[in-house]
Amino acid sequence: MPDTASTDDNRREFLKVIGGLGLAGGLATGTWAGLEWLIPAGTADDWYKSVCRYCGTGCGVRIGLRDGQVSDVRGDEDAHNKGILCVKGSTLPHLMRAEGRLLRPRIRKQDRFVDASWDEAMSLVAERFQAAIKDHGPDSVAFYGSGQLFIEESYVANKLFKAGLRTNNVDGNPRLCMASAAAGYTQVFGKDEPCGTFADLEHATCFFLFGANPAECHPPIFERIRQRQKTHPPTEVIVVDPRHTRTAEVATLHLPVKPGTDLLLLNAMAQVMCQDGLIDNAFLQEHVRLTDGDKTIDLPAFQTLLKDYAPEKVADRLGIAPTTIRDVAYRFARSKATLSMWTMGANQRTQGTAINAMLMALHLITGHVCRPGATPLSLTGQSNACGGVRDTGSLAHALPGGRLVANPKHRAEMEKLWGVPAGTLSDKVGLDAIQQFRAMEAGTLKAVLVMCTNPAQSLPAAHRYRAAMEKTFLVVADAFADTETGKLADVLLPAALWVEKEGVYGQTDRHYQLIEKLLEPKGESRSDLAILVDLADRLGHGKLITARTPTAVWDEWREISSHSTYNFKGMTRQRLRDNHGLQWPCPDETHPGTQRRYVGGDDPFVPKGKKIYFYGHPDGKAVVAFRKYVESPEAPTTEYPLILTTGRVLEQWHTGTMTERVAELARASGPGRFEMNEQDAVPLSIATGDRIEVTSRYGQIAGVVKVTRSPRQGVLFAPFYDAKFLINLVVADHFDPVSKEPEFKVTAVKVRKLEGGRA
Ligand SMILES: Nc1nc2c(c(=O)[nH]1)N[C@H]1C(S)=C(S)[C@@H](COP(=O)(O)OP(=O)(O)OC[C@H]3O[C@@H](n4cnc5c(=O)[nH]c(N)nc54)[C@H](O)[C@@H]3O)O[C@H]1N2
Ligand SMILES: Nc1nc2c(c(=O)[nH]1)N[C@H]1C(S)=C(S)[C@@H](COP(=O)(O)OP(=O)(O)OC[C@H]3O[C@@H](n4cnc5c(=O)[nH]c(N)nc54)[C@H](O)[C@@H]3O)O[C@H]1N2
Ligand code: SF4
Ligand SMILES: [Mo]
Repeated sequence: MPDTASTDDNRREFLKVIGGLGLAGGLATGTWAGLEWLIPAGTADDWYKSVCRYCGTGCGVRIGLRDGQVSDVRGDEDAHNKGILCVKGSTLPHLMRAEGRLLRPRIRKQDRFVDASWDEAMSLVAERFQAAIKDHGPDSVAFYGSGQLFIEESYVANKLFKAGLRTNNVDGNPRLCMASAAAGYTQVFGKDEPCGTFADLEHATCFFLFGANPAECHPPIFERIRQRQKTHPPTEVIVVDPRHTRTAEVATLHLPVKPGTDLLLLNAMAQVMCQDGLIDNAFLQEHVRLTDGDKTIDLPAFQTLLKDYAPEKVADRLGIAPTTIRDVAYRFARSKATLSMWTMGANQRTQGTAINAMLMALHLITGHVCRPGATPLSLTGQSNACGGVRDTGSLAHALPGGRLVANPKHRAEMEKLWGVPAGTLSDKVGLDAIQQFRAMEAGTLKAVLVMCTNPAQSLPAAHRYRAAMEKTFLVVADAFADTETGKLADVLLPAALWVEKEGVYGQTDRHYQLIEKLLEPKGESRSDLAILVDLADRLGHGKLITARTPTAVWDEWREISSHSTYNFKGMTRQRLRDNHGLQWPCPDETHPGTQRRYVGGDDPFVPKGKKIYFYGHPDGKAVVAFRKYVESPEAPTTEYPLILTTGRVLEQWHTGTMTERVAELARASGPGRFEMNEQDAVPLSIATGDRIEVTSRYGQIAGVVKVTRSPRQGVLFAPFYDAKFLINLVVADHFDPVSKEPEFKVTAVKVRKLEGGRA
């Protein structure tokens, strides 16, 4: 149904695009005259409510259609982003018209691809999957999915592979992204997903931004922090990041820690808080269980374990002065309401789970949780990592609704709910992301479906895993042709993009929102759901996958969710159409949704009479465990004296397959390049524009360098969007032993200036 609400609105109201193309710093809203060209006036006949396809901020948008095309995309004033979009969201019309779409299936014949019909392509896929299962068993096939698929799509893939093909080899790119946060929440609260809400941004008096750069990666969130600073001075903004990012520019305190060392900071903060009596004893007594990582301990014992982390003892390794560490502990604890947000600087680490858990622990020992503005809120990366992958349990160790493969009771529950015979679900934890690619390398994974992700560019140690992909029968479903992974495929399946299909996204704060189909898929492309349903039929599992439309799948999953505390039964399709998203738990159709989890009167699972109850653990308490710091395996050495860290820039999305095609975005970001601290560059006679060669234990790459003060001394930064500057060729191959998330943020490297002039 067209939504006419915004048709007549004043255009300037929509110029809330954050992050100028190529402009330094996030600017305030309403100052975007230079960006007017992005938002052509009066080009739409009808307007529709929808959601941006890119990131986990999940901005509500209004889409203007004209002549069967997306002609305009504006921020939705009524959604949680309050009308604000970043440049990626506002250029979505350009993406939908971009060249280079994969328009029909292709099959590799010797060294080249030939066009094929859907029937030919899918017959071949089914044949190869069936042959692998017959000859080598169900664990010889795998699904490698994405936090950008719709919930309905991930749910069906998970069900087909786990309950149909009987393998738990279902994983995806959220393993590279949110796995440490999911593991952290589960250890601390007994359940995954944050307890807080975006609405807390308007209540916080101290923002603790840890390993996150929201000015470039979650711009509307950053804008809300800035508004809060303006309207409620003195709001603290503490930024922990080895680089002086655009986010750090607004910080009241920036801690440029050495990459890979900051569990030392969190432990030191805990030490100061305990020592100086900054903790909330009453909260601790009632709601928290302290452990040494194994057994329950009391506060003095916890304090004793932290004694090696006194600020003076960690300062050198961390690269931060003891007085500053004390200062940050005080500011965190003493503020009225502290809101932590963290992302990949915390998650993509060999101690990612420990860092997540310790960050949450700081909130629990100081009582900064379950109050407006006081909460540990992990920022989600992709548009649907939460709803699509974490909540549906589309991970190798998981089952839907917080259940685990390793738990026989959980398997039995899912077998009943899915109507399959007892014993159908394998008790073997499947292969997580990295292990899937190692199994391809070893030749034990014979056929793999890669959907909506580009691992040939996004995995670490890319030499190794790109070679591994050549050894398996690789099926790649992507909206665009010529991705790095597509080039390695045996079969390419063209996928419909964004509003060419329908489905639900679940974002950062348990917020579910509907995207309705507005366009026909380009060429012969199909929704990923249609591809999965077809595959199910061809593999003989049509009777299992009975729900075949987005709505039918949604209704099935809604019903199943009601048998867990991840309950969103009340979110009917109609309610999602009528609302700007709802937050679970939302058990029935009259329930307004839950803003703050574990809080009585808000969360329906909190027993009557309790103000706060952490029902994820049997004793109703959250767990704060002591976490020992372990040095990264990539700590600097004399041979590899610098640390390479990698990440994102505002205008580009991940591997660039979409945003590189939007000319304005590509122009603004320019090609990928290194950023180097001047104190490292000058002694090597390296200047901006020079070409340098960077070598790690995993590979070598040459690129242009920009000399800045942004990365701290000893740190080199590179983005990963540019396929021609494929930084993952040098990124190290280590992962967190608990979450299995790779450490993209720490690689020891050496640098050499290349002669031959400047670029
Ligand atoms: N523009 C844009 N926005 C995006 C995305 C995108 O591709 N482009 N992707 C989305 C996705 S999926 C994700 S996961 C998020 C990621 O969002 P962010 O995590 O905010 O982005 P990154 O640039 O990966 O990393 C954040 C910061 O971690 C810092 N860092 C590196 N090492 C360390 C360390 O040891 N300790 C600490 N404390 N910090 C460290 C880096 O310097 C960097 O500034 O962004 C989402 N939003
Ligand atoms: N060095 C380094 N590497 C990293 C990271 C880092 O910080 N540093 N971050 C990691 C993180 S957090 C993440 S999330 C990953 C992201 O890594 P990827 O998931 O590999 O990157 P994307 O570019 O998002 O890939 C999505 C693909 O899906 C396609 N696509 C878009 N829409 C659809 C659709 O509807 N259906 C289908 N079938 N295809 C579609 C796009 O064209 C694109 O090829 O990268 C990881 N890799
Ligand atoms: S912040 Fe994320 S969801 Fe919002 S417009 Fe930008 S990319 Fe889209
Ligand atoms: Mo991510």
